[in-house]
Amino acid sequence: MSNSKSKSSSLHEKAGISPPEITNVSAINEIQKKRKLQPSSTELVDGILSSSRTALSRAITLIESTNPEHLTKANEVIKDCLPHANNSVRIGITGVPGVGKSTFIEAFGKYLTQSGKKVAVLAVDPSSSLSHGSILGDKTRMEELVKDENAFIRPSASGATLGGVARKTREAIILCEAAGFDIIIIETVGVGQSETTVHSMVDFFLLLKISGAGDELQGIKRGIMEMADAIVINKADGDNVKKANLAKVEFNRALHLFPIKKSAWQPKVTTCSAVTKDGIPEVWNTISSYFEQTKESGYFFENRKDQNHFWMMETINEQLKSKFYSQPNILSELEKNKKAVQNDEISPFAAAQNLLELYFKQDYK
Ligand SMILES: Nc1nc2c(ncn2[C@@H]2O[C@H](COP(=O)(O)OP(=O)(O)O)[C@@H](O)[C@H]2O)c(=O)[nH]1
Ligand SMILES: [Mg+2]
Repeated sequence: MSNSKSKSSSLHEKAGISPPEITNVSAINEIQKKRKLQPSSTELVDGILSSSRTALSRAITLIESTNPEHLTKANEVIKDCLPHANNSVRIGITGVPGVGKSTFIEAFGKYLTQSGKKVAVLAVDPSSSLSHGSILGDKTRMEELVKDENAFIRPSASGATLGGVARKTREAIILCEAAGFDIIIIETVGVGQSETTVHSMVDFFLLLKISGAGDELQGIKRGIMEMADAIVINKADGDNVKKANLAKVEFNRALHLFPIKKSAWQPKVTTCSAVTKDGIPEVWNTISSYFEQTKESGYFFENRKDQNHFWMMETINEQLKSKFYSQPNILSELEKNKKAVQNDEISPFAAAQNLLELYFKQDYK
């Protein structure tokens, strides 16, 4: 009886009918193509270590993904790349929009690749999730560098928070270094806290300026001047050369008024033209002498250790915060408590305490 039952089961409906010889060939190709699009983490690591830019791009895409599976894979790749990272110098470049960052990076990057260096350009731009990655549009200004096989250009990762974008950039740096890029340029625009964030992930911080109407120092945030290891006055060409030289004197004077840096490095001011390329080699000379000096004093290595410590703490803080604010019950209680605080029914501290207690009572996986 059981036999007859199984025979009539729909599972055996097609028993005796042989499948067609040729299954859909295009479907098979499609599946194989998809498989090729998703290399294993070992394949990615092998690719990165053999300097494949495709593997590097794919791994960075994994880092930027919000899919937990991708993140696990990304973490494996990062872990295996880490022992091969660190052999580079990291340069942060900032300046207001229009100052010539993209044009400068193109000229500076070409100068470096022509002298046998491998250059990666990453961007930290918290506004780019709105503008779809400012560097993307900038790729037109980096026409030569984009085509250069010793260069790698990656637009800013989009993300809800600067912290999130920063973590992704830090991880992308590791992968670029493992892929053999010896100079990593991190570009940022003067938006919010992005300069401070970039400053905490680079060895050298360069502020790009243009000469203005005379009062050069007006409108510059003091904190940014203080972070700068060099100020480069761009667009020193044509009629601008004289003004740029005057600005140089003024910036130099101002920089000498700041307290001596922990690195003991005296920030330099130079002029350049990203268009004529005048002054570009001098920028590299300044940066090189900084590295010579700080490596000799040991500051270079100390600073990297401090940065690693900072980023560990930042990551913990960031993740705790995002976990807290992603709990639906916390969010609804938060709303209630906000109103209660506004109506003076509860003190802000008591409200915060309530929410934290509620959070810590929960059982997390
Ligand atoms: N004359 C001159 N123009 C420049 C120079 N560098 C950039 N520019 C121009 O300034 C404008 C803004 O440059 P861009 O690189 O996009 O600035 P970013 O917004 O800081 O990335 C463009 O029209 C560039 O051609 C330079 O050294 N000299
Ligand atoms: Mg730009």
